Amino acid sequence: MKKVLVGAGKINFPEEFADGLRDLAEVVYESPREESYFDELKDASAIIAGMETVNDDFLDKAPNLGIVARFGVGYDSVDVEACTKRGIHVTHTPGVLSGAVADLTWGLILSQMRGILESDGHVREGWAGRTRRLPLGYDTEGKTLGIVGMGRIGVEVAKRAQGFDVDVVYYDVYRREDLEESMGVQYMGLDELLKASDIVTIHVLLVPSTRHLIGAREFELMKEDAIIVNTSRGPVIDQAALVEALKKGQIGGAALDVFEEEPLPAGDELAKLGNTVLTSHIGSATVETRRKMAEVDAVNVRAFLEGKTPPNLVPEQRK
Ligand code: 8YV
Repeated sequence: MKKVLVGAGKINFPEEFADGLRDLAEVVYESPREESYFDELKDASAIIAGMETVNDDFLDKAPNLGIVARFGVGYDSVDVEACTKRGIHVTHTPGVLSGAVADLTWGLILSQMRGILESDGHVREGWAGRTRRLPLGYDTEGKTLGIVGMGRIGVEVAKRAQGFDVDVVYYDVYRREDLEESMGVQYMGLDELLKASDIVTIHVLLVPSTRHLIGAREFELMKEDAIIVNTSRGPVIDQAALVEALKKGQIGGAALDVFEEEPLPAGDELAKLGNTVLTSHIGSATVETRRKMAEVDAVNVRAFLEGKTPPNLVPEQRK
């Protein structure tokens, strides 16, 4: 019998989804952080992969593998070329998590602009009478929201923006004239967007051309009180340059769900700064969305086990 190895955990891929595959395969849960994961990997035909790195080294330990089903939309942790060379399918979960990531993006924007975390801390610390004043926050009304990357998630962020009185501008390698018409969003080059925006939010894939897309030069272009929000991938922002920009007051603040190194190392400079809001890569982490992601992975793995083409192959493997 074939084996499906779930590295993404039971919270993400609950037993009922494993049960749904058990007529075709044995399903084993193991954390990729454990040595025993690699014992199981030796004869696994399919893996459901969290953020673990799947490269040639990994694949050498997986001689029977036929599919890597990523538990997520981003697949920068998977060397697709190496998989393709070995005849291994790579699938992901596009679409189902866009709303959850867009919700978190707006949560981060509002937390940063209204000082929600500081105020929460203030209340919990005894509210300190009425003498201790917190700095005032900022309205969204009249601000310019710059969306970098107008793919599925960027569009959901723009949709939610319609409920706020903001002007939406966007940059993408693909111009979306359809959306300019239907949603009233305006296209700009990246530099122009950085100069014009009060809120810059990042929604691009991590590929070689987007690594450190936002660095020292880009922070210099931004407004002094602008904030930057990132719910995509940490390395899209040069984090050292961001820390510098925040320290120098070159920009107003940062709200980040993703980091160059995850987990963010204890004592990292970012965590010492007051003008940051930091969350632990929770963009897709809702009950409903994680179920939908599990369902997509189960469908892809099932198709593979039945000898069919999995429906959600990554673009590089689509014919
Ligand atoms: C993670 C994500 O995949 O969809 C993505 O690309 O970053 C997340 O959904 C998830 O947290 C763990 O696999």
